[in-house]
Amino acid sequence: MAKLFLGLDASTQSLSAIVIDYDARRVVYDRSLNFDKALPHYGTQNGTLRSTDPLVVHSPPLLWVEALDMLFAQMKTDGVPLRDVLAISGSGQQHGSVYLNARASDALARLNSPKSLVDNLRGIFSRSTSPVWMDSSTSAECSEIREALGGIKATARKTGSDTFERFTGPQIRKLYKTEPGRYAETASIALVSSFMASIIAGKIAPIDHGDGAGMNLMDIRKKTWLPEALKATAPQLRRKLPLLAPSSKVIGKVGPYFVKKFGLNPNAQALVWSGDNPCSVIGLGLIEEGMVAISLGTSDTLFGYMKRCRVDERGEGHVFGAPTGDYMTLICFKNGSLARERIRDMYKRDWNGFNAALASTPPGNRAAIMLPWFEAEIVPRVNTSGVHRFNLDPTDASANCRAVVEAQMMSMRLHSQWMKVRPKQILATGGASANTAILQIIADVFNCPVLRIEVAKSAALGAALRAAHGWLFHSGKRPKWPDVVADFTDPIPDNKINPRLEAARVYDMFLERYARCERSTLSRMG
Ligand code: XUL
Repeated sequence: MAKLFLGLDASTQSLSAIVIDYDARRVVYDRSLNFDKALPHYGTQNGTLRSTDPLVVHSPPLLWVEALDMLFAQMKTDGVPLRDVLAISGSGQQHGSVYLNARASDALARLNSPKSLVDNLRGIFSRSTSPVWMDSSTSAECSEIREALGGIKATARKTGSDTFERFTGPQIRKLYKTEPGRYAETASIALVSSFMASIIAGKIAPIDHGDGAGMNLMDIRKKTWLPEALKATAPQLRRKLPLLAPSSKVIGKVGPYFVKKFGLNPNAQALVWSGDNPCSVIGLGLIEEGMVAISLGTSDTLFGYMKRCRVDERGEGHVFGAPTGDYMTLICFKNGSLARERIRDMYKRDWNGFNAALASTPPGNRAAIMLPWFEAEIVPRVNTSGVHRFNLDPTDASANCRAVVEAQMMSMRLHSQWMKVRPKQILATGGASANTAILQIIADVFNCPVLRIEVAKSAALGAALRAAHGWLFHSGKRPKWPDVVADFTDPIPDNKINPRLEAARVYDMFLERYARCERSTLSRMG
């Protein structure tokens, strides 16, 4: 019998399933359900409900419930041998929170298969919508919690990150302040990940150390709830939070609902779920220090595995638990493709023209520097947008094209130094990773090879691999992560871009100059 493992991913816009055949070392099923298209009656746009306040972004949790039923039904129709699935785990968009009333526990335990999941669970919410990671309406609560914890440095040291609007603690505090009645009615608070795991297991699931770190409520070193953070957030919070657990924790067997309705094996294990970024760390095979990924999307993100916990005392980057039991880091740069496209359009180029400009200009750009903050930036923290040029002629199109990419990569190198991890190789993903000229600049700036990979489903794959690891572990084996991820996460060898020695030297010298420009601009801006 094949050893099959199922990984689900409840992301912002879709619910995906990946099934792996562990011994055959391959993905045997891969399917996604887009929320807006499959479930239009929830009225979401890109999976979220917009309010009149642009800072408020919520999603209806019943949408995720209905999507889960629908995706299992689809798997059954598609002939997935669900009886052979040995364990299930999952990944959820980070930070989003689900508010459950006192009826939730019983309703989860008594899921009844003739009824749909929605009909079973309609009455369990103390709040019908869930704030998600795109919500940025909690600045006041961020300041209050940060102050109570002793400022940016202390907050980062204690919880792994400074307070951020999207993090769950500030969101809980906002509910407590603005709707105390609803807060009081809330018996249990779940993350998207632990909520979905609760449905599969038929009981309130623990929050894992990966997703727990995205709340500003967990002691990042002890991996326990941090009493002073709970106190700073809302009263009686401890009793509303579930247990914290390692990502390898088995919650129990999959609930009878899924056995009866979809033919799952009654002995299949339900594992704790984690956040999408911790799952992607596994799905990309980032399981050794020095293995880093850069995702070049609307925003650029740098993330990777970290053996020992080090935090960014400036409060710009995040530390989460990694599913391996160690740590991971994540740094988000807002002006990613957005800034590259603005420069491309400003100088009336297409991508070929933009790349020709990169080819016609030297590394280091003859000491011309740009700070491309078209939008208020997250890293470094910049509240006022603006593009700043140093020794850079605004009419020199080619130099401006090079300057925007060099600035982004220099900034990534500079603002990831706190990790004290020298990348051995960088995996490049996301739309702009198709651009070899940009990847060459990353290779030269970081002085390490860059490998392009195709990772549309890294979080779901990571969840399936976590299910496999957890199942092997609980069957008394001692699975090693490199063996678990081997073959599934091997990058395509032809896609390697090596650093050029001369260019790497130029960037080593250039870094301090770039840092000075950034420092002087930030201090001028106050
Ligand atoms: C990470 C973050 C997003 C979400 C959505 O801090 O906010 O990456 O996890 O995918």
